[in-house]
Amino acid sequence: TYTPVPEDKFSFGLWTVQYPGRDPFGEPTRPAMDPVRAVEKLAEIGAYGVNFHDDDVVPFGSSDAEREKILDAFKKSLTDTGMVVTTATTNLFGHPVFKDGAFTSNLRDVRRFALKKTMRNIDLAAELGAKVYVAWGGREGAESQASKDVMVALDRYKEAFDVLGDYVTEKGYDLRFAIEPKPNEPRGDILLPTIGHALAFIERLERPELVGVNPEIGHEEMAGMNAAAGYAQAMWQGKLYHIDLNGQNGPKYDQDLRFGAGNVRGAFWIVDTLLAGGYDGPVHFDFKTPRTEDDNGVWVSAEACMRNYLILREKAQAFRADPEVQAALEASHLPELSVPTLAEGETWQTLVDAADPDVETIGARGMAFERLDQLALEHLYGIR
Ligand code: GLT
Ligand code: MN
Ligand code: MN
Ligand code: MN
Repeated sequence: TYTPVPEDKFSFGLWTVQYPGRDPFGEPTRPAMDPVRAVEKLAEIGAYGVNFHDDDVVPFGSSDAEREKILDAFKKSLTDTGMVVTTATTNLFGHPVFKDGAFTSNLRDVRRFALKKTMRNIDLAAELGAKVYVAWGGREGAESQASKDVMVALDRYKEAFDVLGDYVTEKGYDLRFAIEPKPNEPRGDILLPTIGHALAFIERLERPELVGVNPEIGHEEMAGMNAAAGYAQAMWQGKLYHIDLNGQNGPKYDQDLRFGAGNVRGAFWIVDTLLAGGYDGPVHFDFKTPRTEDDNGVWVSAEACMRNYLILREKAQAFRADPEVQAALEASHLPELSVPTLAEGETWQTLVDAADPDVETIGARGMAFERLDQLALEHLYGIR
């Protein structure tokens, strides 16, 4: 029984199930989906919460009266279903005005509009109880080098987060930002392309404590990164504010497969890493159902994200609990990695004065990692 319960904190972006199957080469294959239906169906399949872009709920350019009417229906669907708004974000990529980016557009009017659009949706996010505000800068980038002065663009990017940090602080909102890195697509190259770039950038902000990361598995793998290792570093730095789980098959276009598809082994280590690091935020899925599927396929795919997480969680727990694995970890000297290199009271001088270890003997000794990894694979393959 891999049935989701609220304690699992499974959440979905509304845009995931709303995705109608448009791609660069073809028209949508599924009809538009009302946000109310998305909320209701997600609740029905066992999700706990939702995340949304402003425009997922209220179409861009709606009048104030239309907006209010749509929001009333949306809020009612949340109350009726008990769905939690864990997270919200801004669509700063869909409208042509954002074709050269939003916070880092060369056009100052666009940058100012992007901040205003973001602040407006932050108000709604705070009202609905969201604790995390995602910032995916999909259009913050360029196709050609001279068209974007990267150092100056980073000044503007910092300025945007500094203004938004002032905004939530002065409004008294309990909201933190999570930057979502991506190497490319839809721009040729995107600013803050990986977890590491984003973490380094955050330290230059005026209120770094308000900003963390929202790494997407597929985006890291597009860049050839080990996503689980990136998640681990983000947790080590206290910056894993949110996660986008999905599936990807190596460095190619952004596949956004359902979680657990694509790099299955990578997915296993992601779950293991989240459990080990004590991640307790929303377990959020950001996938796109392939355009070959109809509406039924959308819900099959959404349910499978949660089911695959629960399956992999069980496998990761079984792996860690297996006495043979514990012996293998011991044989691979994992416990020794936890011992500080210098003992209490020692300094660099101690090491200068220390006798050398028997490097030939140590060098000849195997680390037994293959045995350990094979045990992991056998748990994943389902024979242990
Ligand atoms: C968009 C993108 C995702 C981001 C979303 C947040 S929207 O679908 O491809 O990776 O997480 O803006
Ligand atoms: Mn993606
Ligand atoms: Mn995406
Ligand atoms: Mn994402």
